[in-house]
Amino acid sequence: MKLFYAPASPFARKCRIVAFETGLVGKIELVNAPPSENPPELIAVNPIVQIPTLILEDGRSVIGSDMICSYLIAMSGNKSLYSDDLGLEERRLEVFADGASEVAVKLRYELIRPIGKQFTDNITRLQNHIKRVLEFLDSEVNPDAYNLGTIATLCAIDYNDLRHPDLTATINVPNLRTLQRNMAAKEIVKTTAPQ
Ligand SMILES: N[C@@H](CCC(=O)N[C@@H](CS)C(=O)NCC(=O)O)C(=O)O
Repeated sequence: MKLFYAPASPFARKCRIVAFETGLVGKIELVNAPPSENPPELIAVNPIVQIPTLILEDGRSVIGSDMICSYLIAMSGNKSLYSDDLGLEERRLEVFADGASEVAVKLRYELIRPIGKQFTDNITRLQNHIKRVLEFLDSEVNPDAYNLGTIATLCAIDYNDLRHPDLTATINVPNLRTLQRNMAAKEIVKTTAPQ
């Protein structure tokens, strides 16, 4: 299999950690393909030119990091990242965490516009979304758990810290900070740290 990714992507990072934890990492070739550069090999397999994109052995594409993670867990038969067979609670948290990553990416795209072309109202709106969703995650997460939901949450808070450090410094999320500390020593967390 092949996984199209970019080193900063929180969604691709989540898939890489899940690939490791399900024992599939050795079967997946990583292809660095930043979508902003319109890589032809990514365009050829994903018409919406987004990463992560997983290419299966038979050539089919799987897109959407939540779908990719579900797929890897199902294919491996390793459900250790779920608390039960369906992993509904972990997948529920995953979707909120992905929301925190998604808003952070949108804010990033807004902030890299030239100053005169930025929409200040949109920037404020996105900043408020980030504050709300990070506080929500803080109230929901069990910082001592290691599962699909907490992995997605880690990817979201680390990405927000990377791209919007001045904003996250003003948001009080003690459980997310504990989660970061608890997971920091894991090799796969270190090697996939966003850059
Ligand atoms: N919902 C998607 C979001 C993926 C996403 O937004 N990826 C970003 C990079 S972090 C991307 O490919 N952006 C390029 C674009 O949307 O044009 C997922 O969970 O995989």
